[in-house]
Amino acid sequence: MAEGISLEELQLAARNHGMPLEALRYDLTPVGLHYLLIHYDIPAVDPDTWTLTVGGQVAERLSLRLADLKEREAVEVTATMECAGNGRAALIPRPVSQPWLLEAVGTARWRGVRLASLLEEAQLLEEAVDVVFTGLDRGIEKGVEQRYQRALPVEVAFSDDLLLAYEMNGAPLLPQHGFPLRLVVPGWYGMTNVKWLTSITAVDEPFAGYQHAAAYRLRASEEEEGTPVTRMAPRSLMVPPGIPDFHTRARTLERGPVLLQGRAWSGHAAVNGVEVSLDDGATWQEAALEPGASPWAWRRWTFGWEAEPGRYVLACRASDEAGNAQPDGPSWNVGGYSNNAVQRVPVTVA
Ligand SMILES: Nc1nc2c(c(=O)[nH]1)N[C@H]1C(S)=C(S)[C@@H](COP(=O)(O)O)O[C@H]1N2
Ligand SMILES: [Mo]
Repeated sequence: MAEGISLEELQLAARNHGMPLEALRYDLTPVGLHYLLIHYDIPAVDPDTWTLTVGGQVAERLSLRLADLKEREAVEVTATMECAGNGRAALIPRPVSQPWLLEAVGTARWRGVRLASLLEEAQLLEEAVDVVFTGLDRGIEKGVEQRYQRALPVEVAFSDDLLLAYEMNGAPLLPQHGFPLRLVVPGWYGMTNVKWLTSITAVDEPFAGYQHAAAYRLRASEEEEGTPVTRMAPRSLMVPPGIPDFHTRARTLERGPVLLQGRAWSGHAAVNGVEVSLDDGATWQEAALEPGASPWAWRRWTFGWEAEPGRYVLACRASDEAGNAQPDGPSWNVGGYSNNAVQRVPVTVA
């Protein structure tokens, strides 16, 4: 790494944990192992007084309590969620923010109410172009005080798979994951999934809040307007095989048969292939791919390896049906987003 991690980055890293890669073994990430990203503080929410309002460019303004939402028809979706900053710490120079290596991912079964059904009930007006989702959490970024807010174009907000979730893996949302309600937008990077949701507002102009205009854009310099970060680029990760050294996490394994395994996902289209390399990307072989729990969930893959003594750099890479593939190395951008470069795992076979 070009420069050491600063205390500011460590402060963020100590609050926002990743999913240990051995947890790629689970179809559904146990909630305590799911990664966590909280821009400001976890807000204190009283579920008895909490309400969700749906307003702005609507004919019928709604104000709903948690019990009102739970009375409605419930839907479920299993979705893999990844932070747009996953892989940031590998960029040189490293953008100063949460210094993720590769672990900012998890898969959960979300249960809640279809967003489209509430929007239909509120009857969006012709003028509505974006739908803004506001969380209860507040903070300051680069001098701008704000509530955490993200928006979606109206046509995306009405898609079938979006939901307002009050349960994660069969239990009420934990405080850190957005209790009592969060938006779930399968296929999009994590920042879209607004936690501690308190209002939904249809607006008649494209939303230009901080998390759209200043953050979450792919751009080569601060001056550039850039393009918005939206869906998850394809990525495959493997469970690092063998055992780690405590301090360096360098890995050792015994000779003989090894079942390499991991997960692959893409927010653009179904993953249609995963390849494994045993020689640092010089040659690639096809891994066996299993079906996912849903079109939005990661797919498990396996690869049998007869390990002979020596040093290896293992790698894996995924592609999707839309023709997206993982690059060998990162491409730098100001915010350090969407770095889906191929994972490499050095191992020594004893
Ligand atoms: N209100 C609110 N929603 C938020 C955030 C936040 O800081 N505040 N962080 C976002 C980001 S950047 C990510 S990656 C995901 C993380 O969700 P998780 O912590 O449940 O894994 O939540 C998103 N939703
Ligand atoms: Mo994120």
